[in-house]
Amino acid sequence: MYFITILGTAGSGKSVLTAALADWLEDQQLSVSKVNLDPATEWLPYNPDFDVRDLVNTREVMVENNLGPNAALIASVDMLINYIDILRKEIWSERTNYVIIDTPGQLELFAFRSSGPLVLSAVIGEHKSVSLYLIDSFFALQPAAFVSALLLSASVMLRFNKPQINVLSKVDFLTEAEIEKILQWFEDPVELINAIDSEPVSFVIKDLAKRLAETMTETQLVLKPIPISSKLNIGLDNLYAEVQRVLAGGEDFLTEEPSGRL
Ligand SMILES: Nc1nc2c(ncn2[C@@H]2O[C@H](COP(=O)(O)OP(=O)(O)OP(=O)(O)O)[C@@H](O)[C@H]2O)c(=O)[nH]1
Ligand SMILES: [Mg+2]
Repeated sequence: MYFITILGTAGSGKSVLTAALADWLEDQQLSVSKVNLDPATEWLPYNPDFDVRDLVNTREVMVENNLGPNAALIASVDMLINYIDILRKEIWSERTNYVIIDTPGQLELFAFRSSGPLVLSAVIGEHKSVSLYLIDSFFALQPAAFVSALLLSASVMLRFNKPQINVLSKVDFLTEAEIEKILQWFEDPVELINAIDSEPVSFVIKDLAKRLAETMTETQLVLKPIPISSKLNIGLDNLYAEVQRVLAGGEDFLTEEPSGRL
């Protein structure tokens, strides 16, 4: 069983990718279970095989404890810690090739408090896993905003401490030329630096963005994103290849026996 965790800021396309990637993997004759780890979601574009809302529902937590939406989500994720044994038992009993975990929309409440990483690492256990970090195409066109998105990705990777792949989501909103330009920033960081330089922002912001861009591209800390569209099923084959590369060192999963545990 391999675990794929889908992370990203609110509305970046996590749930729709969970559905699209699961369908894509199933088309390749691989078995998949879909886990909804978002206790606050009202609607999902897929039928979860395991849904934390059966254990904790943020709307109920909000009403029962007179909490606002953010405090209720924090309390809900904290409460999930009490259900770790059930979560592990139910999810691990599926014994599918892949488990895709859809995470809460409010990334900052999930990633930057202690309970989110604790719950996720308990659910994954010793299984091999990879995180997909979604960067909305909307934030990718302006170079300084893109650097800020990459920085957030790096920050999230530090929190969850798992191998992470950057994914440029919703590329159906971009032209071919725009996608090429973004990818080129990784091939030749000087182009990214030049693009930052031509932005109408203050010298201080430019300097900061350029230094961060240099550090991230030089250290390869943040990897080149894989462009995808869950809506149009673009790039899912490339994404799978990258997942394979990270999880199985490039060998196809089908060469391994599916099992409940590694
Ligand atoms: N055009 C386009 N829209 C997309 C794509 N993926 C997601 N969306 C849209 O983006 C919006 C958010 O998608 P979700 O999958 O719900 O995003 P999310 O990250 O799960 O959102 P939260 O859980 O609420 O944070 C929805 O309106 C989707 O239909 C895509 O590839 N292309
Ligand atoms: Mg969602």
